[in-house]
Amino acid sequence: LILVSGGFMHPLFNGCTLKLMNVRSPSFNPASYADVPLYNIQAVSAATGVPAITLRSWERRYGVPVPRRDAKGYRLYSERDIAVARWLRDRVQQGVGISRAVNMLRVLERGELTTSPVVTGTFDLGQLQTRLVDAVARLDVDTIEAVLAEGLMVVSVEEVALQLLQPALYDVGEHWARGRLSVTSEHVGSNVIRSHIAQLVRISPAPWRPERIFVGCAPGELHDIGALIVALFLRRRGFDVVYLGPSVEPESLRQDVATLPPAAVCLSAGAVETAGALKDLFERLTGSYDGLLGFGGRVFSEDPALVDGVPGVYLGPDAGAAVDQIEGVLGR
Ligand code: B12
Repeated sequence: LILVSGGFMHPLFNGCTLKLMNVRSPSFNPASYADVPLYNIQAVSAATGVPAITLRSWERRYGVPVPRRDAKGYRLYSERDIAVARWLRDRVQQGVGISRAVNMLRVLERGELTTSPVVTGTFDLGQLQTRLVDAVARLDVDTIEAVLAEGLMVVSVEEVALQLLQPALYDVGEHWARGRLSVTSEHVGSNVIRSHIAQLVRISPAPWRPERIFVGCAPGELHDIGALIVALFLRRRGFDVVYLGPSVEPESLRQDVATLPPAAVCLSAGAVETAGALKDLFERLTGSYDGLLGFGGRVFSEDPALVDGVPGVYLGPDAGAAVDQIEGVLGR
C-alpha cells in the first residue's frame, strides 16, 4: 500500500522504497492472524527459525512480539505473534535492519509513522563479541556467521559494525600480536567478517542522494575493513559510493578524480607509512580537485599529531563520526 506507490519516500526508511518493493511485504496484515495465546517460546523458535534468545531480545528492546503469560509466568505466543516474528526475520534477512523493520511493522499495523525506533531495553553485545572472537580462534566459520546473524537480528547494522565487529577485530589483533591466536585464524576470521560487510553494502538501498563519494585505502594500505564500513554507512545514508578497495594507485586515482569528479574522496590509513602515502596523494590532489578530501583510520586515533600534516579534513575516529561529518560538509 504505502510502499509500492513509487512516490512514497520518508526519511525514516532511508530511501528504502526499492527494497520495500523487493520484499513484497505490503500485503502483510498481522490482524488477519488469530491472536489466541497457544505456543511456548520453543515452539515459536522452531516454527520461525528465530532463536529464543532473539525473541526475548526483540520483546525487551522493541516491544514486539509481546506474548501473553500463562499462570506460571511462561510466555505464550499466538499465531499473530508467530506471523510477526516470521515477517521480522524475513526483513532482517533482506538487510532492512531490525529497528527499521519494527517501524515498518508499526506502519502496517497502525498507519503510525514514528521517526525513531522503539527501543525499550538493552542488548549485551559484549557477550556476542566474546563468542565471535572464540569462534575466530577455533576457525569455526559457522559460529562466526551465526553470531553475525544473531547481532543483525537484534540491533542495527551500525551497532553491529561499531559495537561488535570493530572491537572483535581489535581483540583478534591483540590476541594475534600476543601469539594467542594463529595467523590463519586472523586471516579466516577477518575474511568472513569482511565478506559479511561487503554483502551488507551490496544489499543496501540504491543511492537516493546525488553526491558520489570515493572511499578506499591509502597507497600500500591493505587493512580495508574500516574503509568498507565507512562505505557501508555512507550507502545507508543514501550516498552514491564507489568503493575503491585497499591500496589505491595514486596516478590512476588522480586521473579518475579529474575526469569523474566525485563530491568527496575519503581514504583510510592504518600505519605511519601509509599515512605518509595518503598525505603525498592528497597534496597532489589539492591543486586540481576542489571537492572534499577526507581521511581517517586507526593510525590517526593512535597518533593525533599525524592529523595536522595531512591536507584535507580528518573525519573522526570511527565510521559513525565520519558519516556525520561528511553529511555536515555536503549537507543533510
Ligand atoms: C584483519 C587484519 C589484517 C588483515 C587485513 C584484511 C583486510 N582486508 O582488511 C591482513 C591479514 C591483510 C593484515 C595484514 C597486516 N597487518 Co593487520 N590487522 C588486522 C586486524 C586484526 C583487524 C583490522 C581491522 O579490520 N580492524 C577493524 C576496523 C573496523 O577498524 P579500523 O580499521 O580502525 O576502522 C575504523 C576507524 O579507524 C575508522 N576508519 C578506518 N578507515 C577509515 C577511513 C575513513 C575515510 C574514515 C573517515 C574513517 C576510517 O572507521 C572504521 C570503522 O569505525 C588489526 C587489529 C586492529 N587493532 O585493528 C591488525 C593490525 C592492524 N595489523 C597489524 C599488522 C602488523 C599487520 C601486518 C604488517 C602483518 C604482517 N607482518 O604482514 C600486515 C600489514 C598489511 C599492510 N601493508 O597494510 C598491526 C598493526 C600494528 C601497527 N601499529 O601498525 C595490528 C594492529 C595488529 C596488532 N595488534 O599488532 N592485517
